[in-house]
Amino acid sequence: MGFKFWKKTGDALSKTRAYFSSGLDALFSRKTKIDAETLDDLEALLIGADLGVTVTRRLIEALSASVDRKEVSDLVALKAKLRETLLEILNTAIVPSANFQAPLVTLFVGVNGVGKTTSIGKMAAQLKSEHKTVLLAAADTFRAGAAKQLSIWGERVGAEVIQHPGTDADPSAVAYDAVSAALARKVDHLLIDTAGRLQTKHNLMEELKKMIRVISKQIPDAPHRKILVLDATTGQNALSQAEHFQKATSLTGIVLSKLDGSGKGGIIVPIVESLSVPVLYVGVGESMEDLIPFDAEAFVSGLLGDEVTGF
Ligand SMILES: Nc1nc2c(ncn2[C@@H]2O[C@H](COP(=O)(O)OP(=O)(O)OP(=O)(O)O)[C@@H](O)[C@H]2O)c(=O)[nH]1
Ligand SMILES: [Mg+2]
Repeated sequence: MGFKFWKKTGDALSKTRAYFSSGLDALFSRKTKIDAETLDDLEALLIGADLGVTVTRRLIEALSASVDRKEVSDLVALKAKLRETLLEILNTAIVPSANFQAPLVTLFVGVNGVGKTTSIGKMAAQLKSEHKTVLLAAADTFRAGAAKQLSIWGERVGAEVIQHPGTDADPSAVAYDAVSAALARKVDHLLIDTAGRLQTKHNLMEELKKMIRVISKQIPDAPHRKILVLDATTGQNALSQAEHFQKATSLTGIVLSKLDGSGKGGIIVPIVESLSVPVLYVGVGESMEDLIPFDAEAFVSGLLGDEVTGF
């Protein structure tokens, strides 16, 4: 990963880092030796950084065992052990193989306002810059203005948008037409936008399941990617959202948006840990280039406030 990726991830994590690494520094300015109290304080710090109870316990147990074995006795060694354990968690999620025949169909899901439509716009821009052909589908037919918002992105990046008029259109019918169009036009990518809210959460999940069934009637292994967009500023709430969507759609990846505005970036770790689904991208702003591939090393360095060398 180049410097730009690190810098953007690092900048986006500034709030999370301000809390976490300054907390670590404060902890070590009070003492030089690692003892039970240090680990208790660290535990509180990890919970406060939104790493969640399960992950925090795993980190503290790993650290405590290393302290007992006398492998860890100072801040540098402690950070190294934290880094190693965090990377272990973040790297266990399996990235699905990219073995597919075009069009690659990607379904974006997530509750309202998390950044689905914006992430689609950013991803479309990125794909276009790689000279790929892209089609967008406005299958959020619930919120008035949703299709218009996607159309604006379509115009901006030069991608056609499949939509049905009116707010009572059937989202699965839009998805079906979009897949037909993607096949007929032989595009490389079809990105499907969905609603974040229907009358009830139950309806939303049922609608997503139906959409997936309808899409797979035309391309058996589609949608190839089912990406959940989560808003980093919501912290622990993101975890329960992820569990709900995972049940309904068996996700293949996560986009964590709004990392730029969040002090809760640590939430990535328990989400990956509990779902075993990889984070593919992070959103670090509202403009076209603000979607960057997730890089676990850069993320952990950003979290721990490490200096990065070698660029
Ligand atoms: N700062 C920041 N803002 C973002 C990011 N991603 C999205 N946003 C903003 O978040 C707001 C909601 O984004 P949308 O893309 O409309 O969210 P959505 O999930 O499609 O929302 P619904 O269609 O209502 O379900 C917009 O104002 C976006 O500009 C990000 O990474 N950083
Ligand atoms: Mg939207």
